[in-house]
Amino acid sequence: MERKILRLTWGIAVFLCWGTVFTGCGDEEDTFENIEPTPEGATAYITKVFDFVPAVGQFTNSLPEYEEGDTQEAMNEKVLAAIGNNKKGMISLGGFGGYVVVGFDHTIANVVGKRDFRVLGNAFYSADNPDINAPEGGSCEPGVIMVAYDKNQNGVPDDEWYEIAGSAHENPALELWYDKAVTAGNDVKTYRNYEITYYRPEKEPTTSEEREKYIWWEDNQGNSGYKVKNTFHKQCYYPEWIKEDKITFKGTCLPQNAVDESGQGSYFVLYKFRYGYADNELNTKDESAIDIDWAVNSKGQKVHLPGVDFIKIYTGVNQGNGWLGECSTEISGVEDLHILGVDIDTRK
Ligand SMILES: [Ca+2]
Ligand SMILES: [Ca+2]
Ligand SMILES: [Ca+2]
Repeated sequence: MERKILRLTWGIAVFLCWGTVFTGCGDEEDTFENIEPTPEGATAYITKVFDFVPAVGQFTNSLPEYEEGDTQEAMNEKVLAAIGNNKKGMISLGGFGGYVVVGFDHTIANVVGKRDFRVLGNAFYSADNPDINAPEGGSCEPGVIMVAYDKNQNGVPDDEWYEIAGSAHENPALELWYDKAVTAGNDVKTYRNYEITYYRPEKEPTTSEEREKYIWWEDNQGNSGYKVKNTFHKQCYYPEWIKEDKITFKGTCLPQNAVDESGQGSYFVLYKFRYGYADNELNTKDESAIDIDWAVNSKGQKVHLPGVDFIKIYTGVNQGNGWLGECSTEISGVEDLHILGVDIDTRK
């Protein structure tokens, strides 16, 4: 009997050792060679747009403007004309999941201990929040940022993507407005592997009743409903160059950060996440800048990339805010902080 137990213990020990070896092997897929120094004359800004698929939203088909007959390639070119090469125009990604994929004329280096790039948005703080003790917020519409290194050096984003783990990826309860959002009845969880599908509307609404039941959506958490059309923006809210009658977006869904501070639907404050997202913090503040070392793989494990060639940004919150419309990430550019000589330490 004792011998049997001993043998079993050995078995477990060997099994555990194997486990350790396997974990060790698992890290190897995430190692990369060092990159060349940034070439002379490289530009700090977006030089390529690979893809642009906004979700349903009040600025979809207008930022940038869709014109009849425009193809995906034509829309990508319009996005490049708006936000590439330091033009600082504006595009909108619509509701949750809508995305853009951009590239550069060099690899943005991952400098140890420093933030490496910044995604420019149009976030701002409220001037008249009725709650004078509230944390910073206003129009903070976080976009989740993904990065890829052109490992096979073919110039196209067919490599593994890694997500920048922003503050609510780590722990939503640490956001300064968390209790406020709970009180307001918001969904305050972070969902990895979230999926949402939007269905093309059969026609554009003409009555307020039809506007309330404009575009049907459902997610993989058992939620569904209608995206509403408002009276301010008359164009179709479903991306018109997409041929399919439904679109599914996948990603990490962040806690709903908007609270109606008036209590009457007239003053929505979209609160700021602490760090790590696009269109969430003022472009002039350090917390709008990103350290590539915040990247994690699909299992949520930290990876170390030598630099990034491609950046994908998608709207990270699924929330409608009355007359203000849905939470939608806007983008006006990306900046390589090292080329610009901007020196910002990473977070402690
Ligand atoms: Ca860095
Ligand atoms: Ca590639
Ligand atoms: Ca915005």
